[in-house]
Amino acid sequence: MRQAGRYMKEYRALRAKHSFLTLCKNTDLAAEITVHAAHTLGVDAAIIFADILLIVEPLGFKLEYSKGEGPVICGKLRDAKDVARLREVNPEESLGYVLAAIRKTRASLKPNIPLIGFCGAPFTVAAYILEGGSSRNFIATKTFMYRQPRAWHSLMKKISRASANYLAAQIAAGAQAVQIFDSWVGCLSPRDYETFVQPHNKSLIASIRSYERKQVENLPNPLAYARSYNTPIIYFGTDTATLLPLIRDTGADVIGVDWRIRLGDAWKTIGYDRAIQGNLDPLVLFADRKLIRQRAKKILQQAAGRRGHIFNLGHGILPKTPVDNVRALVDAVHQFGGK
Ligand code: 1CP
Repeated sequence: MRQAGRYMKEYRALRAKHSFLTLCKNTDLAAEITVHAAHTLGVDAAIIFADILLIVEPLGFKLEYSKGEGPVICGKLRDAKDVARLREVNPEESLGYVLAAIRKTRASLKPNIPLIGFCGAPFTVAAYILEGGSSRNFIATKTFMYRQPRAWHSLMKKISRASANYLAAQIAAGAQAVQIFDSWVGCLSPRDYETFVQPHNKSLIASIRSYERKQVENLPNPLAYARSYNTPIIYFGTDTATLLPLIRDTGADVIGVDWRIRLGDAWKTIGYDRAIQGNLDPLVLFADRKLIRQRAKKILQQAAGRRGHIFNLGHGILPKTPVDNVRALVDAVHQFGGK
């Protein structure tokens, strides 16, 4: 998550010459950034350089990343009529540049480093659109959800369908796992999650599975079955301690958690038949090496050697994070995690 980010000097040098959207849309540069970050850090998997908000353009909105303010999304979305006007997303046509970057990255990454594709979850994408960007208390989103529940559900259905097609296309292009980022879902009560969000995450995940099943039916070689049927689906949200039982029921294979809950407690709640990803506070990377190593060790102890723990940060890496500390963390995880 946010591997290449703004904290690496090679990335900042490219950013000095090109806008963020230009980098995302340039196949060679996006692939180069992805590969460089993964190889420099020594991590065990790479995440494609792209953004969860790219999908709002083909849905019919204008997207900009303004200096200092983060993303800005323009376009009208006030009622059911506006929802009905949203465009169907054909990922090959409108997000083909991400798919091309996945193909190119897969070809240049070390073969033992899996490549992760991703999208935003319907709730988080809807929230960005309705708020027009980042938000503190999600007034526009919750007002729409509570006052126009039918329009809300059709909006979520549209985003969920577009995202399922997009992730299926990423898998076809070479993504070996996919991650659904529900970054802002922690602002919801369990009741609201269950009513307004969970059904759409379930259908997003189920659609990816059914896409894979169809692919398998068309395969001449049954040996390809395992690879194409079981692409792991990771669902990540922040501040989700009270939502975990509901998140488990979305059907995700791996559940990402932030640092506000002990990894051991989260796993117990999720159930050991699911994998877990997490959960170091990214701010620990601003501490000294000794503390970084201690905290990494504590998380691995919580995982207690069970299969199915993916060590990760509990949220995105921040600008100004010292790259050497990230490398030290990777080394510590490999050392204590027995790799
Ligand atoms: O860093 C990488 O190369 C990985 C690719 C990646 C990923 C997985 C980027 C590049 N963004 C994301 C996911 C993403 N984008 C999330 C989900 C993870 C999370 O919660 O952090 C979210 C919420 C976004 C939205 C986004 N994109 C923001 C807003 C965050 C907020 O507070 O609302 C911003 C500022 C971006 C821009 C962005 N995306 C990625 C990068 C490297 C950047 C910085 C762009 C720059 O160079 O200025």
